[in-house]
Amino acid sequence: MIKKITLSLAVAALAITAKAQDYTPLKQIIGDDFYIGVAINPNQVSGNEDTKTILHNFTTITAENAMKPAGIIQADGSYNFTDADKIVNFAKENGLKMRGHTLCWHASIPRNYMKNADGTDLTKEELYAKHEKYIKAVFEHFPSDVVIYWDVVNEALNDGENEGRYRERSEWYRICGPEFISWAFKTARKYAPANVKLYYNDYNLVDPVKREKCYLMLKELVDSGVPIDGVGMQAHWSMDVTPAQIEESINRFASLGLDVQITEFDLTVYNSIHPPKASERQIVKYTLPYDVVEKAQADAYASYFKVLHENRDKISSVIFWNVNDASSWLGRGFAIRGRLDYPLLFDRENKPKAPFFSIENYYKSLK
Ligand code: 9MR
Repeated sequence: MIKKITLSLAVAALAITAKAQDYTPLKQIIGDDFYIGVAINPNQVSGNEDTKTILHNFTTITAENAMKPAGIIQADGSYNFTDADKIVNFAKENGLKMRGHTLCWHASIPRNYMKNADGTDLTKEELYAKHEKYIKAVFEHFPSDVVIYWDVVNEALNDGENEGRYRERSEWYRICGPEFISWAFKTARKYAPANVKLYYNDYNLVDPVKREKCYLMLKELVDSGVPIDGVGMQAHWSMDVTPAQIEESINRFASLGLDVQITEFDLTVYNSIHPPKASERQIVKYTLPYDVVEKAQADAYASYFKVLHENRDKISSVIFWNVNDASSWLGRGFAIRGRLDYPLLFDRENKPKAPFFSIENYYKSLK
């Protein structure tokens, strides 16, 4: 009797697994092209449907938030690795590699981290000393056989044609000037185990203006011997991004001898995730029904994977920014409050969507 119950439970468990993951894993579809990954949060490693989707499809993960300075450094200045460790342990147990995200980012610094008790700014030297202690602790804490890539500096560049190269309003820039970028890479290299590779990471790098700013910055770093291994193109794209634009950026960065990674891939079904004017916000405020944009999104994703596949010798990882349309920062109604988006390959029930199958069809067409 007990045997029978156990058996039927096992069959039921199998049935659930088969229902949820009854399709070819993405990692199998893309083969050895590059690591294929996903950004996750600690609530996605507990064995739920998201966990199953992660394990079925991906070979690498990024902590969406848990390994940012604001995710680790506490208000009193102490470090808390609890959330980060949940993700790193999950990766270790399941043989997944990780990208660390991120060591220096103006938008992820605990309030007052860069200030004295009286509200004045720390000096550059004080800030460097404080953050060197943090970078050292990070590299001592995380296992280098799991976390093999790190974003050292995130989003230090301005977007616009009429703006300077660097984001001057960042606290990092304000206190240290642009030299904080080379300081960060040198400091990371001082403590990172030799196998760990170091990246600059930013968005909009397929835009010709920002691509050129980034290229010039990277060239100066490389030419002056700063230890940088690669560049992360975040890839929060909309469907007006063309494959040619993507290819041009990959080639331009790779021409410096740098590795390229697609680090935060998602594809909004709206025109832009950051509509510049209030008037445009009104236009895009409603939520599109997915069937209206499904085909266009599927075609766009396939055309992007064609470019990535054709340039796979320059690319070591392609990573989606979370698992499905429910867990995505865009799907949660971030860009326009209350407006849903459908940016990823899996729907709100973790079922593969049309873009998933269009990528599969593209790879099948190569055989
Ligand atoms: O998706 C992340 C969101 O949950 C966080 O609230 C936000 C602030 O830490 O960061 C988001 O991720 C960003 C990433 O760290 C850097 N590039 C842009 C991403 C989307 O905003």
